[in-house]
Amino acid sequence: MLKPVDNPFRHTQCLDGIWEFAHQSASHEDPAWIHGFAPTHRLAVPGSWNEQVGELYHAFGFGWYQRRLYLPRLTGGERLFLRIGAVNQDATIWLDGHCLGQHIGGHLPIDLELTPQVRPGTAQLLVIRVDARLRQRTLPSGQACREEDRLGFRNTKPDVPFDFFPFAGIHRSVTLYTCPASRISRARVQATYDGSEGRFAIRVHADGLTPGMRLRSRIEDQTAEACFSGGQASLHLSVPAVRLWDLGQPELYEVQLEILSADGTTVDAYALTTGVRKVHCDEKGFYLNDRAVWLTGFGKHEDFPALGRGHSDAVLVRDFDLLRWIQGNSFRTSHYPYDEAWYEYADRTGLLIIGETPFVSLNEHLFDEELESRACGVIAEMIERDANHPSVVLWSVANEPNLRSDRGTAFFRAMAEAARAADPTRPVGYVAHETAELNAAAAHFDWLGVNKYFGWYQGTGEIDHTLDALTECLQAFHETYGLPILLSEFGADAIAGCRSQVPLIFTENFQCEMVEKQYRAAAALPFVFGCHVWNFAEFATGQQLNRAFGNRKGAFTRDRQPKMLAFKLRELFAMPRAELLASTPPAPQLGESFS
Ligand code: BDP
Repeated sequence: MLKPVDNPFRHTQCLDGIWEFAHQSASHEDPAWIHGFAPTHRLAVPGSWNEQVGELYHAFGFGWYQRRLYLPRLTGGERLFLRIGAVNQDATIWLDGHCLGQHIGGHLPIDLELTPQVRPGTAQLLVIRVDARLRQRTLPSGQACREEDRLGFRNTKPDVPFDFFPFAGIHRSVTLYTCPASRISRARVQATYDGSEGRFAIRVHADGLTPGMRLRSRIEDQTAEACFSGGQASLHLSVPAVRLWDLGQPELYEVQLEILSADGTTVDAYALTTGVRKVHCDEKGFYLNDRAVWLTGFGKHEDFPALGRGHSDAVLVRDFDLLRWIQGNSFRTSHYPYDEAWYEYADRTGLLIIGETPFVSLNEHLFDEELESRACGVIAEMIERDANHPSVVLWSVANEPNLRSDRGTAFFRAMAEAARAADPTRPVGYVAHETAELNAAAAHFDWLGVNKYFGWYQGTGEIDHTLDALTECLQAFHETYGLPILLSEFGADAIAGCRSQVPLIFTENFQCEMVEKQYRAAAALPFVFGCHVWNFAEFATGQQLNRAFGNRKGAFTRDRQPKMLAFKLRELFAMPRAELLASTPPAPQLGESFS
């Protein structure tokens, strides 16, 4: 699942652009479309279809994309692959009516080999069917499984049990790429240090190998070789006087990987970029290179006008610039794995990422063996894709699951074990809501995120009167499970430009005052290792009465203009924790209620 690259052995061709499209309702599937269909629209890839064309806004059946291609002549025995960065939700892909494969679940790449289907000099038709039906057993579930589990999601259009618009389409780049016949297919580098020595444990999977082929790896002037066995080879390399990757100090190493044939000729090469650093958690906090770190930043979304959930490098650069400006040091990929470009940019700028699965609002009434093995498979897929990034410091296996019984606990324990089996180096947690008692699953994790909306959903309008409740709730989570806690979501909706003398909900000044006071209250608790404000920017949601044209909890508007909160956070995030605690908190809420 390595990202396609250009080098002397590999070549990429980007298929992004305008594709032909037609929508088919879930009840009218026409099997003939795999051979081509009459397009009704021309849509941009990558991009969600919902915000490109008005009549497709609420289309959640099947979206068919097609494109005619002349595939490259594979004269030197190369192999041809197709990689689709992500499709929401499921995808099936055909070339000239031949099914190349299927992928279940959005947000992670699809990788398929096309070699036997290449007809040089002939126009070939690539067809991708996106299945965007909102179903109960997708991950995340597209429908609440019981009326009583809807929580805040009643009368929502579209009807989804989570708070973001279920955008559909081909959301990330589509790339054709060649590889040599014998190729490196997967690579994992675990980099750590002992004293001043950097240590790299390297494991490579390869296919198409012929007898006598071996792996060579090089980091700076250190080289080692290993034989393949069963398509795998492992080796270790050390570098003296290692330069550590750290916050704002993006020291990176290139790990050169090569397959050598029996006569010593290089037949494939791939350069992986990684960094050397250690991460761990204890009862009180999170540590990077053995130093306690106070996380500041946000939960985000991949969301922007017209693009929907479609990836754009320009939006990414804009967001990183705003993160730098506001002095946030981290973000969570709420509520799904993001485009790989986010992790690469964080690697190169020294920002920290909490990588999250797409399991939002999981409901234990749906849990069974089949769903458990699917969920564990997605965790392994995500970790396989993202584990080489030094910026990824923690895994979150879910956001706000609805857990009530041993069934939920067992499912979550299995997910924790799957994450640790795939990556023994990073602490594994999940993001909880409700109360400590309803999160018995937490006992199986290394850290916990807690989402709390005091002053908003609970104690609406009360800023000062709800601060003790926030403190007590965080304390209860910590004392019950002995885990370090991230206040992973807190915030209030605010309509940009709306202000009031007395802090009233939906005003910018209410949002600002509430977030500041809760940030300070959480920072005063020694076991809280950071605060992520919800959300970095406003984002699209389904329509419901407590959403005024989407979720307005952003510090920035959807088009990335700073709200009053952004200026306040810029001051707060700039202060080291000790300085923050010594500084004067804002006066009590003007016009607060008295009892
Ligand atoms: C939390 C969810 C998040 C929502 C947020 C909110 O984790 O997805 O957008 O609440 O209500 O429960 O704003």
